[in-house]
Amino acid sequence: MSYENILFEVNQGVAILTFNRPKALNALSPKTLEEVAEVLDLVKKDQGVRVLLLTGAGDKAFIAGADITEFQKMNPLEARQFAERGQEIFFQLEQLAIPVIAVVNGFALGGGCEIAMSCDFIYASDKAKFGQPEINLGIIPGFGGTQRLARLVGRAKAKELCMTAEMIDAQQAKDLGLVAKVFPAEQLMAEAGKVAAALAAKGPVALRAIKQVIDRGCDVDLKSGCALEAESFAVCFASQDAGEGVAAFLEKRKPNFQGTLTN
Ligand code: CO8
Repeated sequence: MSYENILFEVNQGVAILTFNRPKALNALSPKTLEEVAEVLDLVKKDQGVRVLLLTGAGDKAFIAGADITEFQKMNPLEARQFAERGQEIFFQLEQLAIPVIAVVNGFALGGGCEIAMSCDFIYASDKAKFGQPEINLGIIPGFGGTQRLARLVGRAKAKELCMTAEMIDAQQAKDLGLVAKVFPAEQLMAEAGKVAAALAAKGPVALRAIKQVIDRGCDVDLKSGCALEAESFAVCFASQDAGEGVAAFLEKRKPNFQGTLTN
């Protein structure tokens, strides 16, 4: 499959989706979002894909936001539909069964910061910059940014970032808990690739359970979250992956996880 605004490749279980409009700093147009939706459908159906990485083409930007050139063509109803469609696609991304890492190689602004926050975690280059600058356009984040940012860094800091449009660097983003690790720019993709390869070799059933339990658990009270954990623990325990993991440990060999639920 070939796309206009993105690149997509899969190698040894690791898929890489690259936003590929470097001249527009990889800004997200409606067309780009639909291409992302197509790729997510492919990833959902392909059991050979174990990990997904998102990154930006060029050395300047991950994604500098929604495509501002599209805004003047939209009426408020169309703008609302665009925001809702983006939110829907970002939920699909967030709810993929496999780990998704945002590999942020430059500006992650507006919709770019929002899509990165919909990934399981963010690795950033030391040149990356994060922000929600929509206020400067007289609007607010529309792809879930107010909600995910507040959940990740706390309400007051999220309000400060959205109200001031302050751009923060990778280290500041790491200090806030937005970014998991920062790497020198030239090492970013290789380091992310190493982690992706390691995740691709882990048990898919348990990886999926970790995602679901942490994501769903964060939206409910502690007791309900722990109940979800116990249920998921039992599902993992009954899986072929668990049989394989325990047997491999006792036999002092590397496990070969297949992602099969039942023994
Ligand atoms: N949309 C469209 N084009 C963009 C965008 C963008 N978000 N960002 C940069 N570009 C274009 C520039 O217009 C420029 O194009 P050209 O060469 O044709 O003039 C090219 O990319 C390079 O950009 P600059 O020359 O501006 O590069 P600088 O290094 O000087 O500045 C910045 C880099 C600081 C990143 C600057 O480009 C900038 O401020 N960009 C806009 C950032 C922004 O405001 N992002 C938020 C957009 S709104 C949003 O994301 C809302 C999401 C929810 C939408 C809901 C539905 C309506």
